[in-house]
Amino acid sequence: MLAVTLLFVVTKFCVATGALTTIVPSQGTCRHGWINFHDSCYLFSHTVLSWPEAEEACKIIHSDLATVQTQEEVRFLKSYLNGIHAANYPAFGYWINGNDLEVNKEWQWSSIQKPMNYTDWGPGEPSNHANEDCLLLWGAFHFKMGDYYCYVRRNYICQQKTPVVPNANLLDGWISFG
Ligand SMILES: [Ca+2]
Ligand SMILES: [Ca+2]
Repeated sequence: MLAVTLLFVVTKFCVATGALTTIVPSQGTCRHGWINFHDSCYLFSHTVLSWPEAEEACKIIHSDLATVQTQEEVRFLKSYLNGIHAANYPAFGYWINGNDLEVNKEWQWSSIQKPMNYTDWGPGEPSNHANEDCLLLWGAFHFKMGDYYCYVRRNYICQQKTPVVPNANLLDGWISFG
């Protein structure tokens, strides 16, 4: 009888544990290779692309080029980039989403259709040379912002909002209807 009871308890425990592992959401976590900061995940590319190619590459992996809307966020990105490029920072630049492609000198975050209210320009930037219409976190300026030619291949940063917590009653793989 004891063995049966024990088996019952163990079975119940396993079922409960199994159920929990399938429905516990991955709140606050990022996919492998992405870095978490506040409510977002960031991917720092290892390859170089032009700005439009970089925006497309981010979309393919369900994200956009990063938008920077607060001083905290720009500090995080600069600190991370200065950390990984401590020995070679002037050689690197990272595209983010800002651009003045629509109206010259009117900078916006096109992915979220908002003006760039918070800026962190490097010295002499935006220099607004002909067709410098895309926003680079510039290694030579310790990753402060600069406007630069969109066609030049640089590294880039994708940003994805941390996944929303799914319905706790919904098992993985199932879709709610009604
Ligand atoms: Ca421009
Ligand atoms: Ca410039």
